[in-house]
This record gives sequence, C-alpha cells and structure tokens, in this order.
Amino acid sequence: MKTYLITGGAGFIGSNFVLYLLKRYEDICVVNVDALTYAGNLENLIAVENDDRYHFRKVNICDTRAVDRLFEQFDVDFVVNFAAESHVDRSIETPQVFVNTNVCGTVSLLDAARRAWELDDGSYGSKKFLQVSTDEVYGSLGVDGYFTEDTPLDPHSPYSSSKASADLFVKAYGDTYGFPFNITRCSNNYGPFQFPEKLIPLMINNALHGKKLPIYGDGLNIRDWLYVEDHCKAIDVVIERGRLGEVYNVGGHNERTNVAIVETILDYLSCNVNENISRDLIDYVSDRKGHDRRYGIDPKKISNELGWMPDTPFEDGIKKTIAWYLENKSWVEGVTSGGYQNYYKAMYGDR
Ligand code: NAD
Ligand code: TDX
Repeated sequence: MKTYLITGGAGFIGSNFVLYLLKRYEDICVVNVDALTYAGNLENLIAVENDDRYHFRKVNICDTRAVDRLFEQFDVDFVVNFAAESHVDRSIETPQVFVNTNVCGTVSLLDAARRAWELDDGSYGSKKFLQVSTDEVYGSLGVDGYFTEDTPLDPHSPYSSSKASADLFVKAYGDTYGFPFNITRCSNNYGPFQFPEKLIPLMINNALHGKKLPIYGDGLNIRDWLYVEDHCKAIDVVIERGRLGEVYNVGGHNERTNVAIVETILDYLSCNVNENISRDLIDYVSDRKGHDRRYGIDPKKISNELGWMPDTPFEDGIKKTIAWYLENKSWVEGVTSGGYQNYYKAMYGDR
C-alpha cells in the first residue's frame, strides 16, 4: 500500500487530486496537509472525509517540526507539493508571503523528506517528491514558439519568481543529495473548486450577479488552458513512471485570449441561464503590472515518454465547469463572503 502526502490538498488542484487518487486507487493512504489559508476549503473534500484511507492534518509547511512529525507518523512513499500562494495579483501586492510558503515551505518539505527517506547507503529506495510547478517560470512568449523543458527560466512576477526558486531548490536537492524528484510545469487549470479570484470562476460569478467583467489591458493576453482532471492524470503518470530528476511540461495546446474566454462564458450563460447576460458586461480595466503576454506549452516530452494526453476538449471542459458553478452556488457564496469582499473591493473598486 502506497502513502501519498499531498500538501495544499484543500485548494483547487490539490482537492481535485485527492478525490482523483481515492477514486482511481483502492489500496492507498492519502495524507492531506494544508494550512487552510483563504484558498483552502475542506468542503471540497466532503465526499471523502469519512474514508478510512484519507487523513487531514492542519499544518503549515513552513513549520519544520510539524512537518518532521508527519514523516514520523506516516510511512510516506510520495510527496506531492501543491501547497502555495498561487495568485499573481496578490503576489504583486504582498510578495513576502509568497517567498515564505513557496520557497521556504518547499525547502522545509524537502528537508523533512530527505531526513525521513535517506537510507544508510545514501539511496532513497522507491520514494519520490513531486513538485507541482507552473509554466509561468519560463516567462512570456511572443507570437510564435512554445515552452519546452529546456526553455530558460525567466519568471517576471513575484509569484512566478517564487515558484522558479522552489524549482531550483528541488533540483539542488537532486544534484547535491541524489534526492529523488520530478517537477511538473503545467499551464492554466480550470474546473470545479477554483477560487473566484482566478479569471474563469471570477467571470462566471460576476456575470451571474449582473456585475461588470474586468478584463485587464487589451484582453489579448493568451493563456493555455487545461481541465484540472487532465492535470491530475498527468501528475499521476509522472509519479508512476516519470524518470527521476526530470521536468515534465503539462499542457494541451489550448491557447485562448482572455477576451475569448470571457465571451465563451457570457455566450453560454446568455443561452442557458439568462438572456440579459450579454457581452455589454465586459469592462476593460488597467493592465496587471508586468502582465505576461502569452504562455504556450509544448507537451511532447510527457506525451512521447509517458503516453499522457489531455482527454477533455475545452468546449466540454468549460461547459462542465460553468455547470458546476451553477450547481454549487452555496460553495461560491461560502468562499466569496467575508475576506473575499475586501479583496475584491481593493482590486476592482465598486465594479
Ligand atoms: P490554491 O491557491 O487553490 O490552493 C493552495 C492550497 O495551499 C490551499 O489549500 C492553501 O490553504 C494551501 N496552502 C497555502 N499556503 C500553505 C502553507 N504555508 N502550508 C500549507 N498549506 C498551504 O492553488 P491551486 O491553483 O490549486 O495551485 C496548486 C499548485 O499548482 C500551486 O503550487 C500552483 O503554483 C500550481 N499550479 C497552479 C496552476 C493553476 O492554474 N491554478 C497551474 C500550474 C501550476
Ligand atoms: O480579473 C481578471 N481579469 C483578467 O483580465 C483576472 C483575475 C485575470 N485576468 C487575466 C490575467 C491573465 O492574463 O486573465 C488571465 C488569467 O489570470 P489568472 O486566472 O489570475 O491566472 P494567471 O495569472 O495566468 O495564473 C494562473 O495560471 C498559472 C494561476 O493563478 C497560477 O497559479 C498558475 O501557476
């Protein structure tokens, strides 16, 4: 029986991954380690909270003693590190917390795993540490080309700089201690349980409330979108078969401009929910500082080596996602009350 220590398992991708693992594998133990920041929500995991194979521990990954104790308590085979401050706009306002969690927290986990896993002969048996990283570490593309695993790191935002720093520490543990790792660098995810500070859920929520939809700059920045379940499948195959010490880019050649994404959402809602929801709600606002123009992943390595391909076409994924937000209005209300209102006002004023 394998034991997975999943950090950030109460967040968007982490909770999807916990649910995915427990559905896919019978005989496993999943330990979800999460500090429950504004982005962490145990409601995402109601379906498994009474499952004997699932354990939750409220721990901040920067707390080295608490992290050590987790490795004493559980015989961990795989660490999957999702825990992070993940929102670029917040990183522009408060970079320090991104350094703490994304860099120091990752090093604290690496240290604890190394202490727990290293055998007398300096080897690590069949253990593995998977660092969940992002395409943003590569910086921004022009109109042509894609990010490959050999693209030099060139992060621009405090968020992407902290993620790139963490990646370098993971690699350093491999180079220095022979520590067993993989790094995955995925493009933008969308799907159930995404916090409505991110583009897609924010736009769905605003449109349903008849509020303006704030698009930064000219709306022509491009992101490469992947349905969250396809990301979960990619992480699963990398844990299972990824060559140690390798980086794998994850993406499905699904590039869209931000305005095209917003128009797709508006068109769906006006046809299926309320015909008064129209493109007139679009509101072009000041650009994000240092806004990366285009991301695009070349997924050849993970496809050729590990046989991973995305299963969900964007047209299906976006319909499933909008339907999920329509069916889970109480979830949205729960996460958009309180602190979210202050965040929203500071970001977007009275829009
Ligand atoms: P999220 O913000 O939804 O969730 C982050 C989770 O980490 C939350 O549950 C939060 O409580 C927890 N957390 C934060 N600080 C912590 C700490 N110090 N100790 C323990 N737990 C802590 O993020 P997400 O969108 O699910 O992203 C998960 C990971 O995937 C991140 O590492 C992110 O960089 C990476 N990633 C995200 C995307 C995307 O499109 N969302 C794309 C590529 C990579
Ligand atoms: O209100 C908005 N208006 C707008 O135009 C918001 C919230 C976003 N945008 C734009 C900015 C980006 O070009 O939409 C695009 C997507 O923005 P986000 O959802 O904030 O995502 P992004 O900045 O691309 O980063 C995401 O993908 C990579 C995740 O938040 C990261 O955690 C991940 O690493």
